[in-house]
Amino acid sequence: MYKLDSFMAELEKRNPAQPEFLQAAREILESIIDVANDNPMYEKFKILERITEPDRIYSFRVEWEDDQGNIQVNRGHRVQFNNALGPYKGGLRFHPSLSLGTLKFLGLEQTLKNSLTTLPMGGAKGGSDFNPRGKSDGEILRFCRSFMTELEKYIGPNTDVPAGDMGVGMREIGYMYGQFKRIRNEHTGVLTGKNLNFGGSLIRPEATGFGSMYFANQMLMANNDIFAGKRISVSGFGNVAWGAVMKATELGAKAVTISGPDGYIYDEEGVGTPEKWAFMSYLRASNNDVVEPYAKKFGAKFVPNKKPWEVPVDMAFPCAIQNELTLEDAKTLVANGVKCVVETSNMGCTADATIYLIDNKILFGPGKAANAGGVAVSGLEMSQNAMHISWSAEEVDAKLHDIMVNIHASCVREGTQADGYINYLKGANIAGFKKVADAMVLMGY
Ligand code: 2IT
Repeated sequence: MYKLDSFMAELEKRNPAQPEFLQAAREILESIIDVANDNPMYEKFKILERITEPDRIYSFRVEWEDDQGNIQVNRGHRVQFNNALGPYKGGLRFHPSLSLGTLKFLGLEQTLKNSLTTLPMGGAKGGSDFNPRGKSDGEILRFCRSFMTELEKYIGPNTDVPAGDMGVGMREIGYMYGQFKRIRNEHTGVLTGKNLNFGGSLIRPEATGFGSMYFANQMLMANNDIFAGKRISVSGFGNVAWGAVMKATELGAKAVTISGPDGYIYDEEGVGTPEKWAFMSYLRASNNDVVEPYAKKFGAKFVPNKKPWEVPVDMAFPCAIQNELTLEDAKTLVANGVKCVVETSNMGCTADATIYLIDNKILFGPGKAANAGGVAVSGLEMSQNAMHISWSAEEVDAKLHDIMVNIHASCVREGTQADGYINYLKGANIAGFKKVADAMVLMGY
């Protein structure tokens, strides 16, 4: 019999100073421990021990030349977490605070998330402590080249297929793809999130945000409610927030906030107009990472150094980074009458915030289910590359929608409680876990 406390104590001993990894692991284990004990094959095959230990981790030095001619040194990693279901798949994050513990949490989450999509993808994550903020285009190019010169040794279209994450968008993917092609003389689907000109998929940039809204829409319908007319808050102002706001607006909701590292924008008119988003793209491209200029331009309110969770809304969508919504924020949201909180960033809520929301019977969409649309369309990009074809936006969007509806159904199947409350967190963890665990059993040790 697996016991949660002793298993976690051992995991903590083996992974000291990796709080985010331990947080993600505990959240999963709390959900699945009974399921794991129901099937004696899981313990016999040491599935919990194996699923919480990455297959392998590559760490490497990345040196590049800045615009002043100085050599800079960063650190790169690729955590190949689990490939029971398919080639390793997951994004690359460039962020100054990035540590191996963060990447291990993201790799573990990615393993169950990719399982939920039903597409044949294992889980991985990678990145660097390189800070893209304020860097020139030439510096980004030289860093990406150098990073790929090392990463190239460990990846391939049937081995490991990286993509973007925070700090890595279409431009960075293009530069890395160019270097891979230069070294290997191969034009294959080794990265996703590529430009459309050379194998990228339509809808990929918007997919995470779109998928999250499709998922939220299903959540409301399953609870006899409707999406149209809802007031929502969104954090962040990158690709993910952009897709979320666009789709929410299209489905008849009104998004009233976005945020950046400098604070948040409160726009009672709604942030989802093409003109406003063109301005946000311009702000992002200017590489300053601030949202304040939006307030002056569009007559909205700017609240410095705060997150948008104090604004009363029906639904809240953290779209920026892990642990961005705390227990205090959750209490404020609940006091203000929130119905639904949907993690669109990975592990957007702290552990105590998540527990508080579920205890209060708020509809809680966990990141590994709600934000799976991004990697799902990456999986569709791999399919298109393997077949040397490209699908129309309508085809990709329809497949994305189906995938999100199916993920929702899996959560309902595994997470519906006796009192009728759907515990999406538990449902997502159980459904994602079972498929990986069964595959591992079937393949032996
Ligand atoms: O967190 C995620 O799911 C991503 N960053 C997307 C990964 C991918 O391979 O598209």
